[in-house]
Amino acid sequence: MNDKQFMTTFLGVMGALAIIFFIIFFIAQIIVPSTKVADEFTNNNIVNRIEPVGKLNYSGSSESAENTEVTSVDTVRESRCDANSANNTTHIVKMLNEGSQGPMVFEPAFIRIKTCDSIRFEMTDAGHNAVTVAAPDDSIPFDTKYKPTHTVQFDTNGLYLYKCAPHAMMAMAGIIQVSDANNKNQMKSEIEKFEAGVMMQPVKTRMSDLFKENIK
Ligand SMILES: [Cu+2]
Repeated sequence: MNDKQFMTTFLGVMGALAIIFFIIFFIAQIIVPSTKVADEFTNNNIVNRIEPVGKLNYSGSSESAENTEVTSVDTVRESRCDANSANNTTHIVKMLNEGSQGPMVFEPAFIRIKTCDSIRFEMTDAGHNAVTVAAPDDSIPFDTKYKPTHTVQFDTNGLYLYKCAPHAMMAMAGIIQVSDANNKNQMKSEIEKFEAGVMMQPVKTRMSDLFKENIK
């Protein structure tokens, strides 16, 4: 086969391929209307009413996940208190390995403060933190993040239950009352929930005892 014969064969084959391609192309054009019908179906009202998978997963998520979402919003909320007011007091709560009420305690474990007062959590012994377990609606959750001292100002009235995360099962927790006890009933059930996770029998009812003693 010489060069000329080769070129003739080559161009012939290419031409045939081009014709086959155009035939397929035109057949595809004929098929398109049925594809459009399918598109109209996926765009119709019934299909549109089905929410995206991600959104479905979100709305089906647990309550705690929703709380986390709310937490991140709440944390950036501005305090309703005047930070420089001379009327506000700063109280001290110590985090202790050993206190007058036994091992692993906040001291005092119950404290009553006025609206816009602050509490300075002092990590007298290392390895403790103070984090919100339950608090009034719309309050700002707190977390001392194992800092040696961390001051939290309370701008929302009501009862707060907080814990030391690593020692919660030893009932290392505390209750703060900011002015009133408007969320008393809610707090009662939150304390029950918390105490279900306390593993040390002698201190199992530490928080509910504290609650009964102080919340009228
Ligand atoms: Cu602790």
